[in-house]
Amino acid sequence: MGMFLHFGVNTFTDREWGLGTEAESLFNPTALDARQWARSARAGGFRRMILTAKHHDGFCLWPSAATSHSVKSSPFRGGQGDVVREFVDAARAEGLEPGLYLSPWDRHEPSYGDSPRYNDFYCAQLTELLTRYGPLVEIWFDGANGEGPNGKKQTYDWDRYHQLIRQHQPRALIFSDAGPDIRWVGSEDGSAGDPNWCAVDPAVVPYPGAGGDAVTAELQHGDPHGSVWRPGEADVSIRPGWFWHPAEDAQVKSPTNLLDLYVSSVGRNAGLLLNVPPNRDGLLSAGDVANLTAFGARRSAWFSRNLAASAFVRHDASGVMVTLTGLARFDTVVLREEIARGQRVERFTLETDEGSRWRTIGTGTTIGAKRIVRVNPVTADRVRVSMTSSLGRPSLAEVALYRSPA
Ligand code: FUL
Repeated sequence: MGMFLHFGVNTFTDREWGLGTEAESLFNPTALDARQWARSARAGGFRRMILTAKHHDGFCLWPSAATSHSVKSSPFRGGQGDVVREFVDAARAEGLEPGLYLSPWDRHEPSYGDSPRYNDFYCAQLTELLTRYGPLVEIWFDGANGEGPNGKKQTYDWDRYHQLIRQHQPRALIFSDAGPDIRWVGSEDGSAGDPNWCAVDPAVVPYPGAGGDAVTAELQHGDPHGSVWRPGEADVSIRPGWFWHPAEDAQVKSPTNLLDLYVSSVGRNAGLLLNVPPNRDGLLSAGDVANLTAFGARRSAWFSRNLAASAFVRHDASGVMVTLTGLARFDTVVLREEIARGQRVERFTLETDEGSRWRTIGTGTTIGAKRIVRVNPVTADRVRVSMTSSLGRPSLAEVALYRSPA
């Protein structure tokens, strides 16, 4: 799980997509405290944080040498500030890994649309981010472009961008619709497709921002016969918008909503990237922090006690038999595949031993890194997981049973 942070001039103008004409003087978060962001992320159980270093409006949260449209020209810290620096330092201080979002679409930069010139500009900015701030866990490329039919036409040099990342940050994961490392999961509601394969056919999603039903289906579901390993990441905001808007303070997703998102993303073999946007003070709002913290606490309570931890497990060709040390009452089954060997399970059935017969309590499709299945509360001492369809011999790494908190 990662926390996404959308922050910039839009925070001060109440927009989602800035125009690119915003005055730098607008950016003035007077109480900015990136440690508060990182502490809140940790309380929610997140391990990564990704900040919008530049959104579509072109305003840079770091003092880029490539443009004056940045914090350098703003009142923030008297023009001496660097939000990216404060962000990476705070993340690391809290034991989290920082990553950055750098919007390819730039509505401010005059060279945008003059493809070679803008690619040089973009690579200069990317290089600054890749070389000044220490190790980055993920670089997030947005496929959005709202130029419209009569707008500027920019041809992005994706290969060059990717090579820069490989050169300067060989361990950073590259996210975009088209990977190459992590793929967008094809929706912004926080849910992965069902089934969800880690493999995809790269020919179906050739570049970020490609559209159409076939592309969406490939992003949501992957492809069991795909030639590249490209796990999905589900991005979603804790609020209706990606940026902070005063009118949305009462529309923050509840801890229960967040747990549902967790089950439909992480519980479906995808990463969850939850956006929590800082407000005009430069802080996460109290309501967002409270819900994040409660989400973290409830998730820990839910998944802290595996009722099958000391069970006897027997594997055979078609599944796994779990014999508990006594009767246990549970309502959640977590399955994990041995994905270092690939992803193989296509369909499975969960059953409990009723003495004279087996009763089906749940079924599902793919498993992958993790599958969370919620079932009606049941008391049993034997559970059978049968792989009813798989590509080759399935190999489960874990079967865990939990009871959700009341
Ligand atoms: C979209 C953007 O247009 C939104 O503003 C936001 O950044 C979201 C994560 O991606 O494509």
